[in-house]
Amino acid sequence: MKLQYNSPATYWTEALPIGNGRLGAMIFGGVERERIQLNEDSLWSGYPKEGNNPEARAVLPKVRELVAQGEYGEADRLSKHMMGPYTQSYLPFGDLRLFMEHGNLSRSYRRSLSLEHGICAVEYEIGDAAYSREMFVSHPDQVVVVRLHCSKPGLLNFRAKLDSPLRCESAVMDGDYTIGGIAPEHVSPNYYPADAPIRYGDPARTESLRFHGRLAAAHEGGRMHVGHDGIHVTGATSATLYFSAATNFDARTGRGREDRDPAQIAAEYVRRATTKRYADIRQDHASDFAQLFNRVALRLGESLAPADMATDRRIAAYGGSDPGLVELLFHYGRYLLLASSRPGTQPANLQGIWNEHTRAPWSSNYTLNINAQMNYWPAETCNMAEMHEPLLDFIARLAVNGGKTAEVNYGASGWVAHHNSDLWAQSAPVGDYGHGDPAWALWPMGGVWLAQHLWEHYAFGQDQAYLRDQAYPIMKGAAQFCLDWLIPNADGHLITAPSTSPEHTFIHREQTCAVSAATTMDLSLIWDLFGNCMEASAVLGIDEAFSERLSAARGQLLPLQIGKHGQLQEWYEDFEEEDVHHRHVSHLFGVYPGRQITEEAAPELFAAARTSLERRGDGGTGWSLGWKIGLWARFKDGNRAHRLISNLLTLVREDEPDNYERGGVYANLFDAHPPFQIDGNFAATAGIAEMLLQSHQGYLELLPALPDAWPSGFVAGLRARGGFEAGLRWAQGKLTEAEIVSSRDQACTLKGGERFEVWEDQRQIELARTLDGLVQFPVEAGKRYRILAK
Ligand code: FUC
Repeated sequence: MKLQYNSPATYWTEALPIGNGRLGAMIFGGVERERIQLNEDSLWSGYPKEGNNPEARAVLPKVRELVAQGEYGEADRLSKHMMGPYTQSYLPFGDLRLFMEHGNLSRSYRRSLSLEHGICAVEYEIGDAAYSREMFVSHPDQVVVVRLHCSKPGLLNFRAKLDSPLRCESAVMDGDYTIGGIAPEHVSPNYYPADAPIRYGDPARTESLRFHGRLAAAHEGGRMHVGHDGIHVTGATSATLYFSAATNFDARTGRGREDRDPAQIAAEYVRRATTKRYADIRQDHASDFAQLFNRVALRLGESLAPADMATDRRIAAYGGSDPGLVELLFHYGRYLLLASSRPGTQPANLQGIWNEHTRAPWSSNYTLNINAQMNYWPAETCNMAEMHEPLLDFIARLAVNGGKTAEVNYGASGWVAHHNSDLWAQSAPVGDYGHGDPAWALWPMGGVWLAQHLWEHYAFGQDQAYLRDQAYPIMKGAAQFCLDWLIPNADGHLITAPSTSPEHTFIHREQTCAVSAATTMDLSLIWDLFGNCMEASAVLGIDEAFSERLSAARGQLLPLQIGKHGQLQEWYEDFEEEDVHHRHVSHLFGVYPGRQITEEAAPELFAAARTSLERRGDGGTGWSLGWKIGLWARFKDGNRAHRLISNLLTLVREDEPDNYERGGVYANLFDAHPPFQIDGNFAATAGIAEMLLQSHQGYLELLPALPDAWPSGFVAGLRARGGFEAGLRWAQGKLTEAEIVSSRDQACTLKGGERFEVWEDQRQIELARTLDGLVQFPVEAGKRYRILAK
């Protein structure tokens, strides 16, 4: 459970990430010059601004008319009038740089990251002196900590300073080194050509966020001096640096607050840390992290890779036969969520919290047509439900803005969100009022998909108060929007228009078009949302009339269709796709992460969906490969899922040209779209969990997609819907033993249960058979039930 290397990072994608959800750092591990690139999760460009566009409402009927007439090219063109502004960008905070005075020639260099403790270490020797650096971001203490040590007393000499690509000033305050500034009012997306892409406002008047970072040092032996060029430590044996940062963003109001002073917040964190013993800070951090990390364990088989093999070499050598590397990939996704998302922080964005660019790829924002949701796929199954909270809180903020967008842009009730969002919870479509492509900019289903996360958090955790007070009202708002957005077609089915299958286009009259009606993804998302609302209303015993309305509307949705290749049709008509290998597999939402299309409930659609996935092939961007792991798990094809994992474990080098057909991972195991996007890491972790345990059909299915490559192993601590936690053990490809604990008294339903006997302590439990061939047994909250193969 360690990433390890024999040399410092040259590129950012070789550096190692640490974080506490709010503060993030990327560690390069240079010998003479260390770079620790820093982030703070609320540091974004911009300020709250409405992007709603009344013109959208005016052209909507005309766009619908064109769609009804099959004039898709014209509908595409006219729909450009429905766009709003691009979102703002997630920004880098800056860098902590260390200048060591021992030169660059070292021996026995080692750089590693412990996933269990969230501690990064750098070790090397210069002559007979052994130097070590230990770095972590403490959640309990809210500081980045760097501990430096030299084995020879008095030989530790260095200077440390902060800088930033943002406009900022540095100062010495009470013996600490600080930088502070005001974020730009606007940063254009990296794909949008602009002469002045980064624009700062008038410091006296701007509503942009104020940021501040503070660095303090303590040393054992030697001397310390703090000047305008940083902190100088000379002749020491050990030294500890404490960095903290803040902005004046206030998540409760969704804006910067005048009376929130980031300098004071950073100073307070640093002051508290410096008055605590280093050993205590480290201990508190390591146990905080380990207690979350150790909730889940996984063993997939014997690895032949030598224990000290560098991780990048190990990736390059993978070839499908190193189950230990798959374990590492799985754990890394859990590590990254713990490090980028904690209760009260901002949700993990396109790069988690780690970003060095002022104009990051796709603004490092929230992309809602797959990427932001994908970040949270492992949250519930992999026992990190609290880490889901930042997204759930964000959805609540988005729903407020989205209520206005629904009204202004469409004259609809409820709330809507589109393709992208940002710290300001932008809900309007992007595209800079016509610059963007309707293939992505206009998609009004962002909120519908996000609402699935509200439900899933309940489905796993079973907290009815949360469902009633937080989740259901927002889910209902998303459903209200859909009821208004749906329109009848000529034969009375409910459809959506305009509608796109995100980012993919079809060929129509020899042109590529994006806009038509009722894409399979729209219909599947709405089906899912309506069903979840209906279940929620039944659980809570409220809103029966609304639930009946949803049920009626769901019954009237245009049925999903099977096309000429036997595929699940992606669009309203059986169009030829522009790119048969397109990275998005939006039409398969109903298979995963949805639950509309299962072998049991819809065998023909299930088979068609599988054909669609076959046609898409086994390539794609990192996140696309990650999605396909989960899909093949739902198709119960473990070997195919394993092949997709292998494809994802392709080493991508920073100096290669980006290739969307060939995603993979970088040397630091970060997902390579390419470029770096964190979503694929999370999808991989979620997909591996989905291969081992499924619960989306109202029962537990143990080892539904175990590949031949993992004949024996175990997993502990996975969660299943209904409030279950499960551990499994298998040998020769078959389950030997499982253990289940429920958070409440209930019945546990299992698939394939006739092959098992169930024990609670010394007592064998009688199993009842259900009509559909499942077995059921009663469970009491907190007791352990052992399931043994007969
Ligand atoms: C969607 C995807 C791209 C990329 C971007 C952030 O637009 O189609 O591949 O992941 O989001």
